[in-house]
Amino acid sequence: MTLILCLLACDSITFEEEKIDSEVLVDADGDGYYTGDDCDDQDSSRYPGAHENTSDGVDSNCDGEDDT
Ligand SMILES: [Ca+2]
Ligand SMILES: [Ca+2]
Ligand SMILES: [Ca+2]
Repeated sequence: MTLILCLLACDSITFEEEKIDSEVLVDADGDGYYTGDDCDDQDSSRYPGAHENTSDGVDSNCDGEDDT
């Protein structure tokens, strides 16, 4: 009986670990965009759709280029 309980416990632990692994989305800078979408998750002024200040050397809107 204890063996069965152990197996059930082990299954639930594995399931929880897999669930955590699938939820790796992080919004470190709190701008509402997660890693993967946010090109700089350490800077809340940079995110997709942000206003692009031209010629400042920073890709603010995550389109891959500093619009000039
Ligand atoms: Ca972010
Ligand atoms: Ca950001
Ligand atoms: Ca810019």
